[in-house]
Amino acid sequence: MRLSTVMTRVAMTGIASLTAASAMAQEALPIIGQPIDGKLGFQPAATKIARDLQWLDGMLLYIITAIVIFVTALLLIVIVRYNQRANPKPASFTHNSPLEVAWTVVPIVVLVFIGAFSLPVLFEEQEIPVGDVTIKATGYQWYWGYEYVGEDVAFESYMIGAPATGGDNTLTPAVEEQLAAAGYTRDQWLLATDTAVIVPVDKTIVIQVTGADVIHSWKIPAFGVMQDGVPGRLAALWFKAEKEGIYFGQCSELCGQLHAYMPITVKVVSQEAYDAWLAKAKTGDYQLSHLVTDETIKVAAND
Ligand SMILES: [Cu+2]
Repeated sequence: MRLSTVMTRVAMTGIASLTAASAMAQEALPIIGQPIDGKLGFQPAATKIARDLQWLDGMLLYIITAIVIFVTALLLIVIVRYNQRANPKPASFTHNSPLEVAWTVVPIVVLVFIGAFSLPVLFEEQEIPVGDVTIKATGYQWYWGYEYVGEDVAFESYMIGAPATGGDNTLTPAVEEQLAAAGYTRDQWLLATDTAVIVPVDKTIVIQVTGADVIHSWKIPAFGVMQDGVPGRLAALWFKAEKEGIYFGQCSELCGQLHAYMPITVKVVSQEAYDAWLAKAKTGDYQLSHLVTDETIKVAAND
């Protein structure tokens, strides 16, 4: 990474620490999409696609459970009734046409049934609409770069506490300070980034995903989206977040040594907050992205 970028980042971190008090206004934006200790299951769905995916997962669980119970029961019957002791003289016939037709047709019916529900969700995901906001996300070893297409806004996004932001991937007091300055706690360690992708709520967001060096993957579980970023290709995903809040994701394609340290932070804000942030970002002030709250919009408007 460029030395100048590192120096800028270190400087920005210092400034961020000084403005820690104002960052406390962060609390206005709830943290929704993050893993929680000791919990199982999905993060709360924040898009229709995520809801559909989670419903599909639940529906499949019923089908799988029924199949597992059925097959296990058949195995148990065979073990109990047809072992050498219980059935010393085995039947010698082969083939049973009705049964063979049944074990071919029944799985086909099951698959067609599943397909009838999964294909519409797949098409919904993969047919990329025209976005209200289009953002190009580029995966680098090991951080993300974002360009707001047509808006002349571009910035990089590093994990707080990664080597590039003055850490060594351990939660030292200094890193904890950086987290606090950006409005996070140690619970967001390994998830929070120094800059965030800011998007308006209830708007169609298209993310074009690519990789600059190796294959990365842009994923936000609460949105139900994940797309590999392949060097030389431009793939796309889309989402329409229904709830304002902070959502976290991670690079989900093994991309090298620091793969675990290139998380993704998305902040879904009101259109008003987005517009205010975008205006600021155009002046190069995207670093203030963690200050996007009603409170900070007022401050920004008065600047
Ligand atoms: Cu990666």
